[in-house]
Amino acid sequence: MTEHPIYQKAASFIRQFYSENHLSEADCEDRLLEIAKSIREHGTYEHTSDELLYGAKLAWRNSNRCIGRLFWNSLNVFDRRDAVTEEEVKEALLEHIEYATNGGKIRSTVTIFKPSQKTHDPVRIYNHQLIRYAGYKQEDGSITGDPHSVDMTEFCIALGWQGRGTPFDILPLVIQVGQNDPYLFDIPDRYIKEVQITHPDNQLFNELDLRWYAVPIISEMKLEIGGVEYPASPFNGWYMETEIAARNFADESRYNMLRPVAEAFNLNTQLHSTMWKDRAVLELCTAVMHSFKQAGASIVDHHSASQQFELFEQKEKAEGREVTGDWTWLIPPVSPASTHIFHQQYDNTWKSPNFFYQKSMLN
Ligand code: HEM
Ligand code: NRG
Repeated sequence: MTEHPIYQKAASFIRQFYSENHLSEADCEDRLLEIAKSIREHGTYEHTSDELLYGAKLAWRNSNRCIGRLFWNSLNVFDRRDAVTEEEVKEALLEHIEYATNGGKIRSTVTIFKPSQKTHDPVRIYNHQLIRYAGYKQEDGSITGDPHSVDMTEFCIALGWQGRGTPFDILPLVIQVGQNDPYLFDIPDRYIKEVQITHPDNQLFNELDLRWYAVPIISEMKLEIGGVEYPASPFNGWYMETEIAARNFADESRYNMLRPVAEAFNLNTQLHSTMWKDRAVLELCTAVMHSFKQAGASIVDHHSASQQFELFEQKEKAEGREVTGDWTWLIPPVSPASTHIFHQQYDNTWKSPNFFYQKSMLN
């Protein structure tokens, strides 16, 4: 038994859970015996709600690519392992969106559905994020909306969904319960907080009519805790402004807005040496920060986020724990060398619990 791969991972997690929470060692050994028995009889074991809560927090703390980890211990966890029908999963997802959005004062939240079974996953979510814009491929090859969503959009249309065809149509949610067909539904408007992106001092910029949703809820990753896998466990915090400004709006393979923004600011786009791209990115960052603040939606700028991450590193060190990290993801895409992260090295070992990529439901 002690060699069983699930048991190994379970024991390591359970020991960490008892030790970090200063629980009794005798109780820990009892719990391990109980888990060993369950694995012998059923091939797996069930987490208590306290284990699930702490496991999810550890998964965030161990997310090497996340700069937001200072707040790992204040994660809100919804244990929805009871949700089995499409209706129940739907209600749980809408509740997640409502609770996390909180009128703009975003609450870091994860909702955890049933774990993988030997033969199948009881619940899967097709969406990359619960709230995301559609991308429509046009006949001339151009794309209206978010090019990142083209496959998902085509999948939804094949299931009978009809989008309005604007650059910012919210995709429906698509879930699958057991071996059932995928189940698709629109998120009612009242659940979704969106922010019109305006610039504090450029009217031409405002005519670009940009907007973005307030809450990023990644829904395609698998949460792994103590050898148990939760393939549907959507999680969210709040945005760092560069994610929207310097990537979603700026990437050529996304909304590709640098040239129109530069033109709104009357920059010379004929010469690389005018730094029009760099200036346009900065104006986008300024506009995103300004607009989210004005709309009362939580957001962090990349300098504050780096400082918070530095505090996280110090706190972890004080607790005698090594911080692991993926430097290539932790550095912000704007002025990376102005943050401490750029000037440091990080050990990119992946600890468990953690969030992992898994095979997409789309192909
Ligand atoms: C990645 C910020 C909360 C888990 C990231 C990234 C940023 C970020 C900037 C890089 C994203 C990219 O480049 O695409 C934040 C901020 C948070 C927060 C500001 C505010 C509280 C959370 C929470 C969790 C989490 C609550 C999980 C419970 C992750 C994971 C990744 C990540 C797993 C990697 C995603 C991937 O590989 O695609 N975060 N995060 N973060 N974050 Fe956080
Ligand atoms: N870059 C993606 C979101 C990735 C996760 N970012 C967060 N996570 N802030 C985008 O939509 O731009 N979070 O849990 O807060």
